Amino acid sequence: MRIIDLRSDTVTLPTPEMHQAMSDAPLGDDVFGEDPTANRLEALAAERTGKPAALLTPSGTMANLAAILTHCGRGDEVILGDQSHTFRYEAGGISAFGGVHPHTIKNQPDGTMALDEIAAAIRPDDVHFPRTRLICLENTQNRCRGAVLTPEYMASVADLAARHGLAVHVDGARIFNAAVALGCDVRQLTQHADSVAFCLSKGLAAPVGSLICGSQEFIAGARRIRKALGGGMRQCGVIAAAGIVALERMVDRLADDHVNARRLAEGIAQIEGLSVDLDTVVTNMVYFYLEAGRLTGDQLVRRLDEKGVKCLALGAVGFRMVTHYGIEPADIDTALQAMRAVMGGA
Ligand code: TLP
Repeated sequence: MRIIDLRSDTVTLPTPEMHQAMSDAPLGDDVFGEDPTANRLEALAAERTGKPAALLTPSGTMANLAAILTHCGRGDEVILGDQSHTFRYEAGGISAFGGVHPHTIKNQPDGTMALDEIAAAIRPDDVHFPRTRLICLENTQNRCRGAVLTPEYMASVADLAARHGLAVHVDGARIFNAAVALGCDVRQLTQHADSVAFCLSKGLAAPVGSLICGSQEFIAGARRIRKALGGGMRQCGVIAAAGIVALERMVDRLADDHVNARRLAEGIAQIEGLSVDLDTVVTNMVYFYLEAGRLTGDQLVRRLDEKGVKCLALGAVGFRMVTHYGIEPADIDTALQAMRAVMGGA
């Protein structure tokens, strides 16, 4: 049975071209700055995001952690969304390893944080308070159904930050999905951030790796923190080679994932007992809900799994499906058929 794994775009496997590039890559010791392939990837990432420099990290989690620890010292405060990945799913690393104090603000359904709420969260200079140093945005905003933050919104946050002497970091794990959905150059988004982290290992299908992009000075600081976190990776050109293919070949095809997500959402909307807000499906994520009294969430996930369709449960009645490289329109139709059968309609 062909397994249709829609739990996440992190399950993507490398393309044949990536495998080839990985085996052909010239290598060196990256901790000495001597891995030519890692250096090439970092230069490419910097160029694509319009930043002077970039740094390869093993994961998105380490990219955000190293970036935030570069911006903030112990006891400093970061303003970030209550639905942000950094706050919810990064094991509290910024507090555990950096002593950085998270100040959460509600994420609106469209993924933004209200500007007046950000402004109100910025601390005055007072011995009672931590020092506010940084505002973090997430684009696309995963838990807000893959919502896209626009360049205009990002510009207004950057403007607010500048007026208060704060930095802006963007968790852009899926920032290329945002750019593709908006039909803009990713630089229109990244220009409003002091630092941006993006992932190679999600929709771009590389097996491992994320990049932090920023100024030369910032990246030099982040490189030191990456080393302290154990993220100095020696002959990491092996993974960087796949990352180069990801950036050169896999960005434009993200549009196919968005079309497939739309097809999936429209199909789910037709299934009795399930609901989905079609207006929220703008990138590669479909969040949907189960009406009370039919199946339990666990039963839905298990029965779909038995039919070879994997999805992620988020709480008792909410679910996430993510489209990605390797998922074709026919797979969407098969998944919908399985969902109809499990819900008793076919
Ligand atoms: N997200 C994963 C899970 O951790 C939830 C997923 O399946 O979506 N930022 C954002 C916005 C993310 O969605 C993720 C991973 C990360 C950072 C962390 O990246 P990794 O997994 O490389 O540490």
